[in-house]
Amino acid sequence: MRLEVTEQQIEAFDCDGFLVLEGALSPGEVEVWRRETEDAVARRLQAGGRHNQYEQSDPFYREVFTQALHLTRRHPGLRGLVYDPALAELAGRLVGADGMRLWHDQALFKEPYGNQTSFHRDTPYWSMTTRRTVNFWFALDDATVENGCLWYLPGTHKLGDFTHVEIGTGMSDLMKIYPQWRAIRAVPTPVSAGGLVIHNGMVAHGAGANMTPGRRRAMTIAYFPDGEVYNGRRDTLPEKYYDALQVGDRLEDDRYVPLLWSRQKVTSTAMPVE
Ligand SMILES: O=C(O)CCC(=O)C(=O)O
Repeated sequence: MRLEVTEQQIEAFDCDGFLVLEGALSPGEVEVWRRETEDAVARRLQAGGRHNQYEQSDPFYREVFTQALHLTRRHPGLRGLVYDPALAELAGRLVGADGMRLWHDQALFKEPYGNQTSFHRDTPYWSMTTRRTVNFWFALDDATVENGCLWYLPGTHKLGDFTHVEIGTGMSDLMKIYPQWRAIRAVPTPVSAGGLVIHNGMVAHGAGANMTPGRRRAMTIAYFPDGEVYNGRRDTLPEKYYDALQVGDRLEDDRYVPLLWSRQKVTSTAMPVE
C-alpha cells in the first residue's frame, strides 16, 4: 500500500474536505481486496444482515448501489484492509486526532445503469457529532465520470450544521437546506482502480449515475476520533449496544467501535460483535 501524503495535501484536505491518492493499492492488492469484497458481499446478500437489497427497501435507493455494511464482522478476510493501522493513522493525521475508531466498513457497488448517489453528508447519519470523521473510498474498478465517480462541493465540511438529509431521489435535496451551495461548482474525482478517495464526513458529496454496462465497485472505511460521545442517533451499530448507551457516553466499546490506531493507547484486539 502506498500512503505517502505531503503537508500540502493535508492542507488541501483541510481546505477542500477531500483528497485523491492515485495508486494507493498495487494491482495485486486491488485484485485481493476486490475478491475479498466480492466474496463478503455475495455472502452478505445470501445470509442476510446489513445490506440494501431487500424487496421492501426503497426502490430508488436499492438501485443507487448495492450497499453492504459491517462486512468485517463476519468476513475476517477483509480485516487486513479495514483494520490496517496505517490507514487509521493517516485518517488521524488528516483531522488532527490522536486516535481513530472504526465507525463502519461498507462495500458500495454501483451496478450498470445504477441511479445517482444524491448529494449528502455522512456524519449526520451517524451517532457522533463532530467535523472530524473521515471516510476512505477505495476504487476497485476505474471510477469515471461516466460510471459514477464521486463529486464534491469543496469546503462544505466547514459550513452548515448537522441537519440530516437522506440520500434521496433529488440530486439537490441537500440544497433545499443550504440554497447558497447551488453556487458552488462540484468537483469530480475520477480515479483508477486501486486509487483512494478520502473525504471529511461533513463535506457534501455525491456520485453520478452509472451510464455504462460495467460495475463501479468501491470498498469504504469510515473512522471517527477516539473520545467522541454518543449523540442519541441510532445508526447501524447493534441495538444492544445502543440500548446500553446514554447520550454523552463515550463511544469506546472495542467490540463495536474498535480503536484502530492510537498515539497513546494499545489498539483493540477485541472480536467484533453483531
Ligand atoms: O459510492 C457512492 O456512490 C457514494 C459513496 C459515499 O457517499 C460515501 O462513501 O460516503
